[in-house]
Amino acid sequence: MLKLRFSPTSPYVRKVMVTALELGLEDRIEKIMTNVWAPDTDIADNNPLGKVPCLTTEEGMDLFDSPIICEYLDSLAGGDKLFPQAEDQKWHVLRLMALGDGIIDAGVNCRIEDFLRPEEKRYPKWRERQTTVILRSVADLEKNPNFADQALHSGHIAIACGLDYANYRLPDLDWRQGHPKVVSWFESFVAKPSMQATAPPQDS
Ligand SMILES: N[C@@H](CCC(=O)N[C@@H](CS)C(=O)NCC(=O)O)C(=O)O
Repeated sequence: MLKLRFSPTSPYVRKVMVTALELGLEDRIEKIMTNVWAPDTDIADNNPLGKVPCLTTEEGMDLFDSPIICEYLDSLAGGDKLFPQAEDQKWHVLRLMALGDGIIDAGVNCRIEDFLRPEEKRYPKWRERQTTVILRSVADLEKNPNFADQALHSGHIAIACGLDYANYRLPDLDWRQGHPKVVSWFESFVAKPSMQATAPPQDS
C-alpha cells in the first residue's frame, strides 16, 4: 500500500486525492490522518518540511510536495495521463498547474493570517496581496479560456482545488465577478465525483 499523510481540509491533499480517484488508484492509498499544527505532530518523521501531503511509496520513499506526488501517481497509472508528455501540451499544463498551486498558496496564506496569526501581528497589506493573486489568476484564466475544453489534466485539478478552497475559507472573496467563463467551467468541474468525494468538511 501507498501511505498518505492526510488532512481533510488541506487543498494540497485534495489535489492528490482527486488525482488518485481520476487515475483509479484510490484503493492503493492508506490515509494517515495528520494534524501538522499539533505541537506533538510526527509529520517530520516522513517530511522534514513538516507539511502534508506526504506519500510513502511501496519501496519506502517519502515523496513531497503535491505536484511531485501527483506526477508519481500518474506514472504508477502508466504515465502520460494527467501529465501529458507531448511538448505542445506539457508546458501549457505545467503552467496551469503552477497557476492553480499559486491560487492554493495564496488562499492558505490568507487562512494562516486569519486563523493562526495572533491578531496584533496581522498584516492586512500582505493579506491583500494574497487575495490580489487569486483575482489576477482568475482574470488570467478568463482571458485564456481554452483550458476549459482540454482533456482532463493536472492543471485543471490544481485550479479547481484552489478555487474551491477560496470558496471554503475565503467566502467573502468574490472571484466570480467578471469571470463567467471560469465560473461556468468551475461549476461543471466541481460536480465531478472526484471533487464531490473530496470536498472538505464544513464544520472544521
Ligand atoms: N507546496 C506544498 C505545500 C503543502 C502545505 O503547505 N501544506 C499545509 C497544509 S494545507 C501544511 O502542511 N502546512 C504546514 C506548514 O506550513 O508548516 C505542496 O504542494 O504539497
